[in-house]
Amino acid sequence: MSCLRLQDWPEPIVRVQSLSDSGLPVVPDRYIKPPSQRPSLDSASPTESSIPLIDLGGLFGDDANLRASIINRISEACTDWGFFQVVNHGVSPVLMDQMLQVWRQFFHLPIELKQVHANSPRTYEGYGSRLGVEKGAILDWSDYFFLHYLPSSLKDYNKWPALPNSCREVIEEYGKELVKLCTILMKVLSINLGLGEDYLQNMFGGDDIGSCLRVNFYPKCPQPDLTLGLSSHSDPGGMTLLLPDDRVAGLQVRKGDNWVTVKPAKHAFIVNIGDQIQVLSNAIYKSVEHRVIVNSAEERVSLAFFYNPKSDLPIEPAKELVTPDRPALYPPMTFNEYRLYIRTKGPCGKSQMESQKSPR
Ligand SMILES: O=C(O)CCC(=O)C(=O)O
Repeated sequence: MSCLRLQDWPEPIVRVQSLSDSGLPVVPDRYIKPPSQRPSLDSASPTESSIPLIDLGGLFGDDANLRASIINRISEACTDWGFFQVVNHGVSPVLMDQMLQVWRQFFHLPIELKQVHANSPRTYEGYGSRLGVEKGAILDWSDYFFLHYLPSSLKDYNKWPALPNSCREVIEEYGKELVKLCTILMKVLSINLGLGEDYLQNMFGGDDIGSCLRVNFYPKCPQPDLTLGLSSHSDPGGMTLLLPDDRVAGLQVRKGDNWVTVKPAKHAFIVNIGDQIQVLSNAIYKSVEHRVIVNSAEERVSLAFFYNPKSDLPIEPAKELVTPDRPALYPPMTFNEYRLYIRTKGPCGKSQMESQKSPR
C-alpha cells in the first residue's frame, strides 16, 4: 500500500458538529448509508440482558474461589460475546467523570480553537471527522480526537488539547490508570487461554506496548435512521477499554444476525477483544463487530482507549494454540502493517480479518 495515499484527505473536511449546529433538517447525502446498513431504531432501546456485567472487585482480594469465578466469567464473556462491562475495576470514578467532562468541554470550544489540531491521515493524531481516505466514501456522523499515550516516544503533549486547562493533566492520569487495568486484564486473558499469565503482554512487546485514545463526539442528528455515528467495525488493536457517555446509549454489538444496544452501567468500562488478540489466540477469542447509532435529541461522547502491540513486532497465533486440528489461521503481520487497512478504507465490518486468513 503506498504511503502517498495517506498524505492527505481526498476532500475538504466538514465538521459534523458544524452541520448539526447549523440546524439543517435533513442528513446530507454523504452520510446516508445504504439501506442494508441503516439501523433499525424501533428495536434500539438498550436492554439489561446485553453484554455481561462483571464485578472485578474480588480479583484484588484474598478469596480464591471468588477470584476463580471472576476469571471464569471473563472467559465466558470473551468466548460468547467478545465484549463485557467491568465495575469495581480500580479506576477512580471521579477521574472517569473528569475525563468525560473535559472532553465535552473540548468539543464545545469555538471551532477555531479545535481547528488548530486538525489532523491528517498520515498519523491521524488530532481533531478529525473521517476515517479512511477513499474519495467519495459515505461518511459517519461523528467527529473525533485521536492521540498517542504510549510508547513515550510518540507521546507529544503539544499534540494534545491545551484547553480546557486541566485537559492534559487529566488525560495523563487517566492513561496511567487504564494501562494498569489493561495489564491486569491481559493476565486474565492469558490464563484463560491456558498460557502463562504474562504471555500476551510479552507478545505485545512487554513494556513497549502502544496505547492511544480516540474520543468520539456524535452530534445530534436530524435523521438518525439513515446514518450511523460509527460504521460497523472490529477494533484493529489488542484490547479496547471504552468509557461511554453516562447519559446516552449508542453502542451496538453484533450477536449473530442481531445488533444489541448496550446499556452502560454507572462508572463501568466496556472491554472488547481486538483483532490482534483474535490472531494471537488463533481465533479462540473473536474481535466482535460493533457500531454506533445516533439520535436527534442528544449528543453523545465516548472515549475509546486502545491497548496495542508494539507496532513493529510480528503478531501471529501463539504456538501453544496451534495444533494439527487447528492450524494457524493467520500469517505473521505487524500492527503497523495491519492498521494501514482501516486507515485507508475506514471502518468495514470484519472484512480485514477475513481477508487475512491463511489460505487453506
Ligand atoms: O462510541 C462508542 O460507543 C464506540 C466507539 C468505538 O467503537 C470506537 O471508537 O472504535
